[in-house]
Amino acid sequence: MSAAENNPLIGRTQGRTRPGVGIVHLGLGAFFRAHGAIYVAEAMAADGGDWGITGVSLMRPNQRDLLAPQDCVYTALELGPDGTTAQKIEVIENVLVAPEDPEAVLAAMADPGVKIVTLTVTEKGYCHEPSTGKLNRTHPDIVHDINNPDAPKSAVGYLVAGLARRMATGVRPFTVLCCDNLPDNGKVVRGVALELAGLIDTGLADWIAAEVAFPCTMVDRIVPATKPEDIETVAEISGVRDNAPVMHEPFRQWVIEDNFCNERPNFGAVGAQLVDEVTPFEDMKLRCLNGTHSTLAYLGYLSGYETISDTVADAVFADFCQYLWRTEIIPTLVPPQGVDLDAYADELLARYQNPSIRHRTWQIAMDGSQKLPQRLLGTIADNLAAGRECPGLILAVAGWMRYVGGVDEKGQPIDVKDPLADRLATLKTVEDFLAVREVFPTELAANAAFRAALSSAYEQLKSNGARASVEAFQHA
Ligand code: CS2
Repeated sequence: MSAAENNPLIGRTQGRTRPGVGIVHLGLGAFFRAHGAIYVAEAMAADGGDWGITGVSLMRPNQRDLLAPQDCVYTALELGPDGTTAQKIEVIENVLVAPEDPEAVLAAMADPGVKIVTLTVTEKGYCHEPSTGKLNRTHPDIVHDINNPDAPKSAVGYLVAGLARRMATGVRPFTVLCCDNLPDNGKVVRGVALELAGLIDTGLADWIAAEVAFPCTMVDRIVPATKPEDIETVAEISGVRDNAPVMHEPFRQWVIEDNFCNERPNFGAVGAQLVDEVTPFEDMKLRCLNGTHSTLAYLGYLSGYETISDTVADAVFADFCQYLWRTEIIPTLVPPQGVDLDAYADELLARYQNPSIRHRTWQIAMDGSQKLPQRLLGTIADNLAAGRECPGLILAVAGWMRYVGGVDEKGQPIDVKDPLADRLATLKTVEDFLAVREVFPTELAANAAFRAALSSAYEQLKSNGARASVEAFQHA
């Protein structure tokens, strides 16, 4: 019998008063449970309030099936380079599975006690076109939601329907707090919500535009997907059997535009930064962290590395990251007030090197068509506009093209996960890729210097392989 099976199931702390629900969270995955939920739990412990969370899974029942038997309590295991700490998180009050009961989700969102709807639905969850930020009106879920506004499928459809109920009943709206890695994430969600609402009821769109706050945020914590062996590790460390633990690094950051149309927890008391302008923080994080994460994911996977820490344990890749930050990424950024970008980059490398975090290159490689614009292409466009070459970032884009081809350097199939996977697998040439308008903005795709550099990087990758290309590049 395993250690996990010998232990009692994790559950609520006896005698602890349970708060009312003040937050509905859409997209209950490991990231939110290891980031936002912990801030909320700590803010409540520090300063009170009814900020219990109703978690909503928009697609699958897995999280509910794991969490419900343990009363929605779970362990957050902090994996530092030198040790591990377990924290019991008791802030989720219940979990709903939207496709099973859309009405229950809308009732939760309409409840006047709910002041905030938070979201982590990943980049593709906003049903927008990544290169423009506009709603994709042909997305099947959006087509469905336009025709069935009271029983939606998409996250945006739920936001609009939940707000419609509040408008109809005269209840103050909730703040929509997007916690996904998108630039100007609040503005993107506001844009798609207004567009969808306008297609359903223009009066509703006007009310949302006037009354609802969509603050921008920057979220950061490395949280690999929970693996089966993690359950054993938690059992050994904490003495309880927890079927839904989350594993995370020590670092965390949450920068929030202080623009709420209803109440909020005292996030500032627990280290979140409430600011007027999130953009410099978001650009820094998306370009420095997520940009190199995706670079390491594609080029590292193609080089045969399973995780980010394995990839940067190879000095060729660690040096490549340093080069990218110093020469191709930081020059495009305006440092947020009080931030030293070189020190930020050094800290990032140390975070990647943490051997306790087994973050798979394959996991980060997912959904590249939705991630590339904000992680790599914007940085490339800024460099080109300033007359600077950026061959390293262009090599990363070529790495993505090679990866979505679906065959690795040993001739083995790659399990490519991407909403555009089928289409991408058929593309043969750089020209074919540049014509994918969802990914490459028109202006960048038409830039002759970019086209030439991308073609040569792609050819080089195909003939020499990823690791040699990264290595050769450094000696160039
Ligand atoms: C990663 C992010 O999966 C990915 O694409 O780049 O989830 C990354 O770990 C987080 O943004 C870190 O804050």
